[in-house]
Amino acid sequence: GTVIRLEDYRPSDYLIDTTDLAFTLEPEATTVRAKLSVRRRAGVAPDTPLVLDGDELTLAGLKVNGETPAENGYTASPDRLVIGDVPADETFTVEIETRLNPSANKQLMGLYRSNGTYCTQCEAEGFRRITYFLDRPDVLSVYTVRIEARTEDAPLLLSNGNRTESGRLENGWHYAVWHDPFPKPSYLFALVAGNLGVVRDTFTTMSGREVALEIYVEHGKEPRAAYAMDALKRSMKWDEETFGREYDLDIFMIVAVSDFNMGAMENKGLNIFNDKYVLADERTATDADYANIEAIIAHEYFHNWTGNRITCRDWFQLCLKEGLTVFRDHEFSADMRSRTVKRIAEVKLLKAHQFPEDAGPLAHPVRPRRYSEINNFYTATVYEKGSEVVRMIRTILGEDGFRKGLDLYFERHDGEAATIEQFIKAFEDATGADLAQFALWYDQPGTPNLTVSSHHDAGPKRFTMTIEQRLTPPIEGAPHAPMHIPVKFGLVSAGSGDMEWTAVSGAEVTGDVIHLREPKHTVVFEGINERPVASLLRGFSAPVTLFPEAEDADLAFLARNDPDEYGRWQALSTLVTRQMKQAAARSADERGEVFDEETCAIFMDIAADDSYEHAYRALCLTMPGENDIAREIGNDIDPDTIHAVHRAASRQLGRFGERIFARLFHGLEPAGSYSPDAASAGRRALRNIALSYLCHGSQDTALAAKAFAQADNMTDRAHALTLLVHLSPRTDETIDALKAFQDEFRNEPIVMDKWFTIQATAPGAETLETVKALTGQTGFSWDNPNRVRALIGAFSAGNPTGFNRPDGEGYQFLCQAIGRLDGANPQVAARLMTAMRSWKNLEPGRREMARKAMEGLSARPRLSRDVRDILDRTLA
Ligand code: HT7
Ligand code: ZN
Repeated sequence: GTVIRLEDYRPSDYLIDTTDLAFTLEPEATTVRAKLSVRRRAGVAPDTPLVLDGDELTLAGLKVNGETPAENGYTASPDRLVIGDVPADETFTVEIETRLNPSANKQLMGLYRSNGTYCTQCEAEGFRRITYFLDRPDVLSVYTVRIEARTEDAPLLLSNGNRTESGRLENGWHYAVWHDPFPKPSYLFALVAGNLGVVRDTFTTMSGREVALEIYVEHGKEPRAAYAMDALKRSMKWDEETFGREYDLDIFMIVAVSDFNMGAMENKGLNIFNDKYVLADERTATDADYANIEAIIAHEYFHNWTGNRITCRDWFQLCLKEGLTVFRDHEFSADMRSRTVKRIAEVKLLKAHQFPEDAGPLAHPVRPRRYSEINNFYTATVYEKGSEVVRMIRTILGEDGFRKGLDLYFERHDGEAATIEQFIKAFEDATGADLAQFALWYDQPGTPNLTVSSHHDAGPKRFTMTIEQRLTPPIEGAPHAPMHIPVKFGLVSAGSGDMEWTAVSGAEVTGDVIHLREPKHTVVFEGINERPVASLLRGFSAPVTLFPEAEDADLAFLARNDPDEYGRWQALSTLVTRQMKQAAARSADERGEVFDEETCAIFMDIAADDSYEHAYRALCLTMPGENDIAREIGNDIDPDTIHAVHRAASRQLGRFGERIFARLFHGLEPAGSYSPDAASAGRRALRNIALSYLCHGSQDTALAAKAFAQADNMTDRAHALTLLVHLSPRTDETIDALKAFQDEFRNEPIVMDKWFTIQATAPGAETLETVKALTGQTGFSWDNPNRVRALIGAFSAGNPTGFNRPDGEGYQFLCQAIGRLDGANPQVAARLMTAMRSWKNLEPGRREMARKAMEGLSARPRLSRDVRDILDRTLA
């Protein structure tokens, strides 16, 4: 396949100043008429052909400056329209007619139908499936869109911007015209037409303009959009208060659809959402669902400035909009909820998804330099690590410097398609800082390792810390250059509290940040009377792996005494992970207890300490997952051993803390009616984790069965059902609970997704048979991405023992599923394939099985570019 390279970027020869589209919507034969006003860029030779992108298109008509061109004046194929015979004038018009079949579009890119609603998905390269165009983000155009449809089928006709006209036509048809005054790239175009219910509200902006807010959902589901609306209004206010960003159109619309490849899409003024990130009430959504809805509503809304007003010059700059917007949504959630709790959750997610990506065959820089399929680069590295890089800029420049830089970026590049270099330059120019070395974070893949050793000299009252950074392995033979790594820290004294020092040398230290710039620093602190314990990487100030010399005793000390709350969690988490890893290295016979007494005692002291927030205690009590332990072990992974250790650890803690867990479980019974706010969610989280330990400790799920029956909200219900299915899969109680859940929710697909996922993640080799059977269950559909992810995605990425069955049948099943899906929806198929990204870390038997399954898939004659790309890189 063709590889696209960053260094080959050059501006287009032509620009498209305005784009007038007219859609005549028919389920199987939609007509699109596009009228483009084209302008040749200054300096481009007048006979330069105009080359427009297409994808599976049929040309039904073409005019240039109002005239049909001669047959040899152009060539049209499904993926390209080349107009060789272009007018000599600098500007001219091109009129293109294409025919589409939205009902047959199962890729869910371009114009398609979801449950009878017409909708579009154009990022990254979906617009070229609608009409021939310069489908690249640096071609900004002003759109006017006319939509015609049968009134009965589609009473609702939406596109970007403001509605300027609407009315009736003959034969039961009607039309609407939308005009978006903001020039935009084609990937932000959207159209929705159908019959949907609506929730309306308004927002008054900081300058006093009233904006109409509309959320469209299936009829009857309007009440379930209330939380999304509330989150939207809070997002709009927050962006004004935090970053001075005001909304710019008179209307902001969100449409929820049930067939969607990703989470949501930030189309200008008309966001389209996967319905699972809009719809929520206590009966159907968990606290985690609410938190996701809040974050994704905010994320898409924030794109209006970071993505839409300032967009990307090319797709290599994807992190320019995504990393920055993730950072903004993280900050929003931190302000809406508890900052430490939010940060811990982010770090857990980063380590679970981005670290393995960066450590395996799919590693790539935050700003990749080449791709063969751009859809495969909507990754944890671009999004999550991209956000961490922005966070580090803030850590380095401080709040004020960061805000100044961002203001300058908005001021300079509003209305433009920008690059990472321009982003960095805005921060440099606003603050005078030199970020040249820092910018390596965008270009060098891999997670840097920091190795730390230290000693204290009582005589001269000196504390010395040696910190080395290493990036392994170097890519393409080129040695890695050392990075600028900001390490937030404190030197914690035995008497508690952070110590002061009189002088420091060996590295630049500003406030509580050590700036690492060399491969090795020997940092010397003067005036340190007693041996401190260094608390490093507070708030996870850089996305690195820390190898602390810290003994268990020092970690235990920090877990109890670090003045920094995040630091306490981090110390406990490191300690616990280390002891689980050590237990996995011992043979089953001599394994004994997983945790030492002191570690158990720390757990319980946190569990019992009412001065902490509930949510924080719940996070501290949550053990690292099986995949987390696997990542720490690194290679020769045997998922069964890790599972056994995990179970033993849960049992040990459950027994050790039985009294406290019982007190928590009974003491935190729901008081009053359900509320999704962070404090109430934290309370439920702590109570539910106590329930888990009680079940594990007693090896009895009777309490879970009772909790399932009594639950008055989905958070408690889904948690109890998970315990039943995962701990006692074959009991009558479990079977009855599954049945009750199915009976209640069989007509609510996004709720049934939980039912599929809970079963797909039940540990053990037998689950594969369950998953296979569930693919035949009514309610499952290979065409719907949410269903596929809930069942197959959850099984392959969230069931280490089931998926990694020693006989390799799990891998065979996944590869067959991918083969089957690939014909219809390559994007979803390719995403599923990433479950294999850590296969090289497995023990040799499973590794061989995994390779065989992938090679079998690879031998298929017709694989999409999407799957081929992931497969080739994974196997390489
Ligand atoms: N910017 C959006 C990305 C997206 C997308 C990309 C490829 C194919 C389908 C897609 N749907 C949405 C989502 C976001 O980051 O906000
Ligand atoms: Zn985004």
